[in-house]
Amino acid sequence: MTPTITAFEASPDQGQGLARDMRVRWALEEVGQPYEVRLVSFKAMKLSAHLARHPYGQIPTYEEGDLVLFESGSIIHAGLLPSEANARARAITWMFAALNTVEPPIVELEQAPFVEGDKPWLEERIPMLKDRIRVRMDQLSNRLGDAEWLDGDFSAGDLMMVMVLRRLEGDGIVEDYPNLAAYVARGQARPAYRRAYDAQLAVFKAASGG
Ligand SMILES: N[C@@H](CCC(=O)N[C@@H](CS)C(=O)NCC(=O)O)C(=O)O
Repeated sequence: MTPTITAFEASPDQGQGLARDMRVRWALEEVGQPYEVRLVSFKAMKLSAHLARHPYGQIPTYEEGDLVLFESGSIIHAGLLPSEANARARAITWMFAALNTVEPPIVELEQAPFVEGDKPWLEERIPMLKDRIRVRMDQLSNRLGDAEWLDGDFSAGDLMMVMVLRRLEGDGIVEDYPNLAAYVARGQARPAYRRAYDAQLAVFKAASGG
């Protein structure tokens, strides 16, 4: 059965490929699984039909027959994992690391101007938020070293980490870590990434008339 995912009808990221359906699209492309997309508006995301799929009224979701999933990590972890049990557990660990340890300070930096834009202390807080991210980048860079991927072959753990690091584009942080910058570039060079990116961009272009 062809699964259906949900994505923004009009993504606020202006076609940068950061909306989290990109993670799911990329994973599905990696495993060669065709999928359908249900586009949702911000308004529709908060209505009961979508809330039945996603209790927080967000994207992405994943439907396959009776199975309905939300949370990009949960959706992706259904595929793209090594078959050997220990390698599989380690790939899942890296997914959690991306989502629980690396992404939170990045999202905090991202959201600060929107939620604290009117606060007099925001200007002082931004360097502090960036320092917190740099701590994680130091650690991640040390662990990755000269390796191509985080643990052997490319896995869902790398997919998630690359997508999380991409959220720092324009902040001038990843660029200070040549091995991390190269790691992100390797992820983006994968044919499955390109297909997923182009598919998401096509939706944005259609919505913006471009
Ligand atoms: N932890 C969730 C986060 C989902 C999320 O933040 N989705 C954003 C788009 S990338 C969204 O739907 N934002 C609209 C909203 O929260 O109203 C996941 O990884 O799937």
